[in-house]
Amino acid sequence: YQWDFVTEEMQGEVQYEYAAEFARRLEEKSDGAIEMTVYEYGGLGDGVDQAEQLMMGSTEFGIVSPGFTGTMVEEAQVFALHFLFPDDIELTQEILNTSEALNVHLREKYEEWDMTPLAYWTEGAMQWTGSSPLRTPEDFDGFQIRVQNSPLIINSYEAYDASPTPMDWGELYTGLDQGVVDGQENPIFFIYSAGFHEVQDHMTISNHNNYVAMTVVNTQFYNSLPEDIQALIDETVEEMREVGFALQDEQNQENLDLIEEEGGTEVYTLSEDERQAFRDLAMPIRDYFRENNGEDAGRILDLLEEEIEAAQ
Ligand code: 6CS
Repeated sequence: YQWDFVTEEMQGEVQYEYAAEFARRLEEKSDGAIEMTVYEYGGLGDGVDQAEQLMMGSTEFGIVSPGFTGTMVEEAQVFALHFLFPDDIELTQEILNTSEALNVHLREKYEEWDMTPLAYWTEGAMQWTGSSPLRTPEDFDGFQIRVQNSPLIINSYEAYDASPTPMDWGELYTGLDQGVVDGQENPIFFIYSAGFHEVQDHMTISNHNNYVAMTVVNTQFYNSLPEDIQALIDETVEEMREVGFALQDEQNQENLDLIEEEGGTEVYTLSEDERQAFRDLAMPIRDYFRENNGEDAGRILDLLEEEIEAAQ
């Protein structure tokens, strides 16, 4: 077997290192019968191109951010909702591992597009960076924030009166540097490794959302495989849950230290009261999602909210 595994990040970054380790394990388990080529971001196009190639089956495996399937799988935009998952990242990962809403119902929605999410995993809590301080919803008034191409991410920022601008991350460093956009959201490891801190004066520890990535396989391809090979893939997906968690944990911690050491970016942590002001504006977006994001949006969000409540 010769398979391609596409990621949205560069060597050394969480997604790429996850995919490289995934490939190594699968090659070993199969005694070399499986060979995988792992691609960095850009090797096969931008984030949306990559999701489309997976859908078509021209690549077999990929790490996909739901933000890049925002115009395809409507219900997957559930991940755009701010303040949905617990602040405790381990608990969030546990919910991602076990949620029926995600692993059964949302998976079915993706499979309608020939993408099977084998695992959902966190790349860390998301933070804001800006050319100006971001502490209150008023600070977002007219603020041009770069977002992934997902309508509900756009709605979420419009609730703060911001001007969200979809852009692929390959253009983001230059976009921030030249003032095409004023700021962006990402986990800390990525803010540092993509160098966004170099062109942003402010970073706000907001933990307003969780960056969820999915390990995806093309559905028809997966279903066509012999059962023993499917079992090797499933086993590897299970093993990788811990590895992925550790990768993001280490890089998020290390890179926060590096941003602080390098200086030049003022790091501000929102208080719970300050977060509440954003949460109040974000909550109505959940009803918007229920009404506008496909026939199963309500069912998926209701169940996910119950699961989150039970986990806490
Ligand atoms: O902001 C983005 O679009 C990128 N962020 C991360 C954490 N991974 C890849 C993604 O494309």
